[in-house]
Amino acid sequence: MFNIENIRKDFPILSEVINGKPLIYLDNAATTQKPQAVIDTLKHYYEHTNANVHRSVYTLSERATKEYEAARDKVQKYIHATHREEVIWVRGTTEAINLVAQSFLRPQLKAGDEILITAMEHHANIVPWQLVAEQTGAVIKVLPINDQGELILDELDNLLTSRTKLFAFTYISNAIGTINPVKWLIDKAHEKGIPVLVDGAQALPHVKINVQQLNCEFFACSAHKGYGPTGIGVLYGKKELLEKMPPYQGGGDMIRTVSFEKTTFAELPLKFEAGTPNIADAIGFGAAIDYLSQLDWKALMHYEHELFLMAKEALKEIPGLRIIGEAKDQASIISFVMDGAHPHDIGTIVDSYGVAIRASHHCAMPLMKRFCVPATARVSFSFYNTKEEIQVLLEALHGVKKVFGLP
Ligand code: 7TS
Repeated sequence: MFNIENIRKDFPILSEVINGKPLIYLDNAATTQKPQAVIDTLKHYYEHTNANVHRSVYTLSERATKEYEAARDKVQKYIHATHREEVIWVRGTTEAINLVAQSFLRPQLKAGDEILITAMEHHANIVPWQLVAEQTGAVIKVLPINDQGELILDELDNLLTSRTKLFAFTYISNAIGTINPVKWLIDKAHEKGIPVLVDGAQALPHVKINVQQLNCEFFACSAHKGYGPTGIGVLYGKKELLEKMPPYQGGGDMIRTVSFEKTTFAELPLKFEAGTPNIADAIGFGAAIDYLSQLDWKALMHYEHELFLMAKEALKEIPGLRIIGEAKDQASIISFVMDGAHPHDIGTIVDSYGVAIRASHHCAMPLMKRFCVPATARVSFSFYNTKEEIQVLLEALHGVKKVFGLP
C-alpha cells in the first residue's frame, strides 16, 4: 500500500486555502493537479534548456530536441505503441480528434457514408465529426445508452454497416464515469473492417493503456487529465494509416523541401507537427509519466475505487439526491442532481466549504438530454483525495439543503 500523506505532499496545490478552508479538489475529470516533479521539470526546462527544436546545431537546441524526443519515447512506452513515430504531439484530445476527422476521414468520405459515435460522447468527439459530415454529406449515427448509462450493445450490429467509415467512442464517460467494453467494441468494428478511434481523455488517469492490445486505429488523450501540463496531448495512430494521411496543418518543421511549385513533406511524426511545438509541456508530460511509473498503480486505483464506492453509498443516502448513470463498470466519477437545488447553486455553495466540484453539462449536452437534465453536479476523484474530504463534501451538501430549506 502507499502512504496517502506522502502522495499529497507531492502536489503543492493541495495545501491551498480556498474561502478560508483547505482546498478539496474534486474536479479531477476536468483536469488533474500537477505533482512537484512536473512543476520542477517545467521550471528547469525554461531555466536550463529552452531553445527551438529540430533546427540548430548548437548545444542548447540539441539539448531541447533530445529532451523533447525523449518525452515522445516515454509516451510510446507508456501507451505501448509499436513505433515512436506513431506518437503525434497535439494540443490535446480535441485537436487529435479534429486531426483524424480532417486528415483521415475527410478525403475518403462520400455523401451517405456514416460515422458511428455513442450517446455518451464529449463534444470533442461529436463536433469534429459533424463538421466533416457537413463538408462531405456524410451522416452521424449514434449508439444509444440505457438508463444506467451503459451502451446498448445489442444495437451495435445494426449500426455498423457497409457505409460506416469510422467508429469513434469514449473509453470512459467524463460525465457519468461509465467504462466501456473497449476491446469488445473494437473487435466488433474490426469484424466488419471498420477502423476505430478511442477517445482516451478519461482513460489516461484511470486505466493502463495498451494500444497494441486494444488494436485501435487511433487513440487520443490529453496530458493534463493524467497529471501532466495543459496544452499538450497525443494522437496515437497506426503507422500504415498515418503514413497515407495528408498533413493536417502546413508550416515549418513538417516539410522536406519547399518551392513555390511543390512542397514535399517530412516523415512521421513531423508531418503532423507544423510550427514550433509545445516543447516544455511535452517534456512535462514525460515527467508526469515518470512520476506515475514509480507509483504502485494497482494500489492507487484500488484506493481511488474505495473512495468512489464510499462517496457513492453516502450520496445515495441523501434524500432528494439522484445519481445520474450507474453503470456496472464505473470510474471514480459521480454525477448527480438534487431536488430543489440547481447544480450551479450546489457548486457555488460547496465552494464556500473549499470543495471544488463541477456543475455543468460537462460538454456532453446530448447525454444530459438523454437523462432529461440540463446539467448535473459532478464529483471526480484522484488518488490524492481522502475519506475525510468526502465527509466535508457531505457536510457541504447538507449545507446546500439548509440554504434551500430542503428536507
Ligand atoms: N473527451 C473526453 C471524454 C473528455 O473528458 C474531454 C475533456 C475531452 C475529450 C476533451 O479534452 P481536451 O483536453 O482536449 O479539452 N473533459 C472535460 C471535462 O469533463 N471537464 O472539463 C473538460
